Amino acid sequence: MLLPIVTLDRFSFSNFTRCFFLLFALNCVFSITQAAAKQAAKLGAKVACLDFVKPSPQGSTWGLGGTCVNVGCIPKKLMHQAGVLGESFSDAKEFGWNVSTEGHDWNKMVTGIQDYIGSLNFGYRTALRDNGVTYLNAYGSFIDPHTLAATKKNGKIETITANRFLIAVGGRPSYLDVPGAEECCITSDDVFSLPEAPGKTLCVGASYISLETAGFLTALGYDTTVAIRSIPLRGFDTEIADKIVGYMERHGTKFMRDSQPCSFEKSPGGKIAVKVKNTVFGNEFETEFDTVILAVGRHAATDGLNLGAAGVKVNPNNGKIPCVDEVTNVPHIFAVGDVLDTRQELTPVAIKAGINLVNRIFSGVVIKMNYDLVPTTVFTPIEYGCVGMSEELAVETFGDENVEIYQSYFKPLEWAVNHEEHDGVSHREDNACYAKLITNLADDERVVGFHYVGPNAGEVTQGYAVAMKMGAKKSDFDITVGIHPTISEEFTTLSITKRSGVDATKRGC
Ligand code: NA7
Repeated sequence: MLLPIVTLDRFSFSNFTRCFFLLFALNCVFSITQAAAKQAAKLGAKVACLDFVKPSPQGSTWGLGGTCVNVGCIPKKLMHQAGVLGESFSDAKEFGWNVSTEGHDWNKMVTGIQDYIGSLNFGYRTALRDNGVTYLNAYGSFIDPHTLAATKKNGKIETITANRFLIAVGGRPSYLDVPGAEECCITSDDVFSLPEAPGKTLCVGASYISLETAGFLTALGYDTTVAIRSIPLRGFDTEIADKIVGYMERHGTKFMRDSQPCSFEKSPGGKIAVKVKNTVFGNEFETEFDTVILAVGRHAATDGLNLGAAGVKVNPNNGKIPCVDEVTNVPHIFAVGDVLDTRQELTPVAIKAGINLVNRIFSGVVIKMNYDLVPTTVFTPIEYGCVGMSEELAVETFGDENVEIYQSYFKPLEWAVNHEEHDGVSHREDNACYAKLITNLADDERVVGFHYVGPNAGEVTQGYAVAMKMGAKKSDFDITVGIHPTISEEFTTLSITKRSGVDATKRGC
């Protein structure tokens, strides 16, 4: 049902100029629309930006900036950093520091992170204003191909018409369709602002959100379990996914394999009873947690947009919008970000796509977004950076006989003096880090896959992504002089191939 429509005088949106551009983020990827909005305004467009956060089922809500800033990359990396710092205490002791800690203060961490996010929210707002972009904290929904109803928090609705629209509404975490899920569980929308420490926690799902969350919670000292129903990190290199899980397991995270939660129930004491089904044997068992975090996928937030009224087609299987070069089936309506069908769900991808799109529309500079060789990093306790193909995909694409894999296991110099053990596992294990380059023998050993497991994975990976974008071959890596002593230099000296069967672990330095 459409609510009554009120047009506010404040916005004289009735006689638009040719270049009016309306972007709406609707709570998810505002940093993306913000980047595109500012660029469009710089190029002379008259721009408005809508952003509205629908509270999570647990009531969490947040400010301007979208998922990445408020409930994604930023708080995630900061909590990961809190875990990394905790793990560094034992390194510090080995380097002569007298370190004593009284444990971790969850509330202090959350307050610090939320304060920082608050400053980002403020910065976004002023940046929009400084660039002449009209910001509306309202939920947009199409009335016709050129008109939106913008519903504010107080229920007031105004209509806005525009020549062009950019949809960047992103996605929201999905809930399991089982009894008690919405009442008992939280998601990544809630965890970064939890006022109380989570306690004994179950993370459901085995993709990067679940593993990253389980990783930092374990590092902060919480008893944490991951429920995996099939394989970890689907879509990533399988060998590396297993290495990450193995490392996490050795460092305290528990894994419940072949496990599918089938109901949740809160006890009067506040504990959550979870009924779990073993997906292989079919038996059910019950276990109890203080907090259950669902990370079982995200769905595109297109439901309330009334895209049908604008004639925009969506993929009925996932609610995402099929596009060609970010243009929907309606030529004046565009989409970028997680809402795009079959594209990577990564904020920097969407930002670049948005800026390229705006440049194409308003300045005629034709640079299309290239979605190939996009680097990414998973911030699990041992981090993972990758560019290009997994080993499986390379073999499937080029054939086993054409794929050469160079590999090396190693330990960073920074870890060399730490041999402290917990439960029989060295805090800084030998050979926990891993470098793997995948080349295509049929193309003069062009590097088609880069994989690195170890500290500072994002920093190590980024520059190699430039090399791969430029078409680097193994010989280019080989003629590059490494920086000594670093982790990254490992990629300039790789010589052991997987097919040789030679041991790629290191002994000594
Ligand atoms: P993903 O990458 O979609 O992964 C979802 C994970 O949750 C994956 O391990 C799934 O296992 C698992 N899953 C899905 N449904 C269930 C049910 N019903 N029960 C148990 N486990 C389940 O999602 P994330 O939440 O990590 O979000 C990351 C997204 O954000 C991702 O798409 C990025 O590109 C951006 P499966 O492998 O299907 O057996």
